[in-house]
Amino acid sequence: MPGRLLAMIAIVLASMLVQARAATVQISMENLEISPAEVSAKVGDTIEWVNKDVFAHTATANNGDFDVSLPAKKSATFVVKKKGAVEYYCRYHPNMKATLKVEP
Ligand SMILES: [Cu+2]
Repeated sequence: MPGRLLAMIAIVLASMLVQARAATVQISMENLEISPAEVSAKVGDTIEWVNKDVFAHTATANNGDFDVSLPAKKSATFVVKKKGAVEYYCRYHPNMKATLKVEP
């Protein structure tokens, strides 16, 4: 049944494309909250934090993996390089906490 074979090939190709294309994961910081507070990403993905507040924030990893500065009304990116769960917070507002879960 050639139709079925074609469909299978299409599915395999599509899944390869999805794996090859790195995604951008957007996280917003608004009213002193990081949203979503827990995000999953893959190695190679870009994390983009968008600061919607009128004051500066940071995305600072507890384990030192990243320390991204976010001036008021600005965004910044970080490319994920290793797997694992990383908790991070804002240095200016330590109540702002979130987790980034990275799969291989
Ligand atoms: Cu902050």
